[in-house]
Amino acid sequence: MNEPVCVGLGSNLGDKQQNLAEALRQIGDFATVTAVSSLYRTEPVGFLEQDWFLNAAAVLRTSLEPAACLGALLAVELRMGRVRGARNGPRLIDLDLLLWGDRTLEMPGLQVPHPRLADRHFALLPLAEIAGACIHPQRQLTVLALAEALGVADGVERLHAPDWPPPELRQQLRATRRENRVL
Ligand code: PH2
Ligand code: MG
Ligand code: MG
Repeated sequence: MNEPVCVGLGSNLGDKQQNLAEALRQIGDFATVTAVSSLYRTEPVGFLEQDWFLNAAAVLRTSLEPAACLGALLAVELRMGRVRGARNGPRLIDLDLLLWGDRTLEMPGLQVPHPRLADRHFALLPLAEIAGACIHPQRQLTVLALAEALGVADGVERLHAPDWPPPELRQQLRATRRENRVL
């Protein structure tokens, strides 16, 4: 199996849960989704005058190289109608590469681990739920240890949504659970 690729998902426009579900559906065209976190309702970080977000994390396996995978994620954002506005401003869908196994990647437009992963509850807490044992190669700490180091989360609420993970993904998530043993 390919190494685990961790992706953060966020939306704060329109039907947020539907947007996250649609993004996962489209990601399925170029990757196998092997884990999906709960949904989290999160206070906006960076630019406060906007609606709260729904955030989640997913683990993928793909034979694509990182640059191609990033391109495919950005293409999903565009197909879904994302229009880029202010930095940290409202977004229909945001798909960020957070970790790529234990690799460090530096290329134009792509930095992995995501440079702000370790500072952001909205990214780290969903990820800790499904990939707590993954190592952050620069910090040399697990995702779980980073989440603990970040401390108590104000403005991050884990939701218990009945139709999450998306029903059409559930069978596949059961089938691939084995691949996540080391996460
Ligand atoms: N994404 C940002 C900036 N601020 N705040 C929350 N709560 N969730 C996000 O996904 C988010 C954010 C930049 O991508
Ligand atoms: Mg982002
Ligand atoms: Mg982004």
